[in-house]
Amino acid sequence: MRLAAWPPLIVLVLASLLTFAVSDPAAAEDGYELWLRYRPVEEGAVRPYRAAATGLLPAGDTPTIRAVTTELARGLSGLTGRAVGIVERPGAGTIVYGTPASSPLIAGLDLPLEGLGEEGYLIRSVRLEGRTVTVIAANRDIGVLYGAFDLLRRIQTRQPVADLDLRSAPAVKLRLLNHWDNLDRTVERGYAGQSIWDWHRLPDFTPRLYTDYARANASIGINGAVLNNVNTNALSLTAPYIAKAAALADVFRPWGIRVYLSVRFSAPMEIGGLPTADPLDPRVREWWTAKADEVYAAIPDFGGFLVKANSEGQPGPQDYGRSHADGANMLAEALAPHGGVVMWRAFVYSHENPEDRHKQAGAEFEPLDGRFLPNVIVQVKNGAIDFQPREPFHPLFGAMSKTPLMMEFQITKEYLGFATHLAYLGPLYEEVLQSDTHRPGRGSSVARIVDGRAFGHALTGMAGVANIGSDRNWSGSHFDQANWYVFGRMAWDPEGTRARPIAGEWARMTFSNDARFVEPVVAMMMGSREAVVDYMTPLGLHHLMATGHHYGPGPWVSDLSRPEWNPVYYHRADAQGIGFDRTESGSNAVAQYAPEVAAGFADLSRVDERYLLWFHHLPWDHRMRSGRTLWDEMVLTYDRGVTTVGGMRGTWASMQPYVDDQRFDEVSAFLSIQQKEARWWRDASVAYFRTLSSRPLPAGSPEPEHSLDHYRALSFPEAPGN
Ligand code: BDP
Repeated sequence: MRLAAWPPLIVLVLASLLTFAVSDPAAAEDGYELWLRYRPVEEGAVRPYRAAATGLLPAGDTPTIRAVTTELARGLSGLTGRAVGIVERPGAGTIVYGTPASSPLIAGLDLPLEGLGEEGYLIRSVRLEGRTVTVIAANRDIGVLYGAFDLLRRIQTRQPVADLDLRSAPAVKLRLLNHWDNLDRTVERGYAGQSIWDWHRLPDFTPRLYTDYARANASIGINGAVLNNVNTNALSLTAPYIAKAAALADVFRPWGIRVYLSVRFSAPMEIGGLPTADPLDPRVREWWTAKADEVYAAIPDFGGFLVKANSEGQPGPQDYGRSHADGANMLAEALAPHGGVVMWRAFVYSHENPEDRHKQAGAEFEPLDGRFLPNVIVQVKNGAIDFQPREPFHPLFGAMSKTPLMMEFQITKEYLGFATHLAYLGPLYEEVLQSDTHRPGRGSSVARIVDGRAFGHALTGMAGVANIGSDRNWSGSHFDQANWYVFGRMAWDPEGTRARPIAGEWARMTFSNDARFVEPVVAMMMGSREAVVDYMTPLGLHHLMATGHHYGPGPWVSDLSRPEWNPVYYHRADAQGIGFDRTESGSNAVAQYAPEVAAGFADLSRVDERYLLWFHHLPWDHRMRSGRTLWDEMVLTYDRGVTTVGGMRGTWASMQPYVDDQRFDEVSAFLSIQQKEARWWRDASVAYFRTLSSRPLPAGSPEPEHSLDHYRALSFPEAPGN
């Protein structure tokens, strides 16, 4: 087919691609392309891919199908080093894609599309008019797009693409990023620059960046974005901001990304002029109904509202003596006629409540089970405290059988060293999702609660607090892109997805397919989060970070107004011992779990020592399974964390031959920051805890570099994300 007959966009894309079809490992890369780099397959391996991707035969001409065509042309041309464009008839190696509704060709193949739902897809090698072609088929266009990204990923990771017969459909319905982005472009807990939403220049200016954002998300199956911070500003619901959100929704739509907004419960007062926001007041209810109508008039496929209410000073229904269910249901009624959902967060705790913070969300929400309208889903953080480097799964998972619960993970690393520390979060997500809640019975993993199978819910979801900002590499560091990536891949199939293969896939696409690169780097990634746990919060310790910004250690902090804001509240260390007794003799938070799970945590002879001090207060000389005392083990675990980071630096240093200079240097620099800060965490923590334990450091363990006073005096008033 003549080039001139191709849609101009494709010609443009191809032209730009072919200019750098030859890859040069030394050439600078800034990370903007993420895992969608599409660099040429090695000469020795490219033949089968060329044979399987000779031309494109789209069916239908919707914006999504056009996006598929652009993506396949770009990806396949880049990967095979040959221009792959639209053809008019199927030939050997043509890729045929569309829905049965849009294509008689695909309808004629009579493919088993039932059970794939609206977003699933099927990829098959079939004979068509005597030629072998690859078909990507789905019930809806968006499924075709997901299938196209799957096919590209197979080539990017050098898997075979002949004789394909595969199908995939998401196990979870809402797969969302939560942006904690403010209207002034600051990002709460953001470490990647400013917000990418340039509210001031919206709606008229929608840079290419927004399309690339949607495209990257679609490539990993993410299908929605909550644009604004949960600590929200009522202005987001005014007409000018609705128009801005609508402009983003227009850009995102072809990529299957719906827009959602965080809403402020008191908005009817702040922007609606009402004297109250009481959810049972008819004026308030009317206001929300009208507001929902207004939003849907501008954004017909708007997803719904996310709400943080009566938590950390946010307004909510309890301000009027009403319950969380009253508040959520009022919003749900306003959204229901339009098909919208309410995601009501369970992250609540109160300083007036002397109860263990661990127990407060459960106490608040469990009694409301069954009282929420069907379009309400309760959004629960992975653990009961707050996105710590390691937390046991949140006891609400499994405890509310009549209410759909969605998972909230943090992708941004508020508590894991910001963007500078390399910590791959796949193992954290996997550990939580694979935990057995024993509800309704054995084998009910958190993943099965989240995907709805445990209790038979159709409304399901998984949210990740985004780590995206205006930095050229999106996430603030190259390796933090992997956390965005793995979040999306796990949200597609929480039960079946594992962290290790996803790390491999990401490393191949983002850097190199060379086994000498992939193996050590995957091993480094897989151990990286554990290293952070070791040097920050070993053996179940938690929330020991410095005040406010959470940058660096602050285990000594005891002067904050709310008891549960102080690290000393969590570690409870004194001359006798350390740890939070959450067994029957203490707060009894273990009782919030199913009896089997509770026993596993409460019984000292059974508890996984990685959770030891989360659930137990123990004497410094408590005998660990290693035979060492608790004190010695704790110090040695801190040490191990620091040592691991040293090893990571070494690993990375030997990766230079496989990585472009720019990214190599940036990762190296961050690893050296991480090593310095790991040492700081370890030294400061050991210097502090030894004043309580009054025990010597175990043999071979180095003296902290500075005095405790030195660490206590450090201050970082301008640390980011606060
Ligand atoms: C904590 C963050 C805070 C958030 C809060 C939340 O420190 O910035 O507003 O969670 O999730 O982790 O609402």
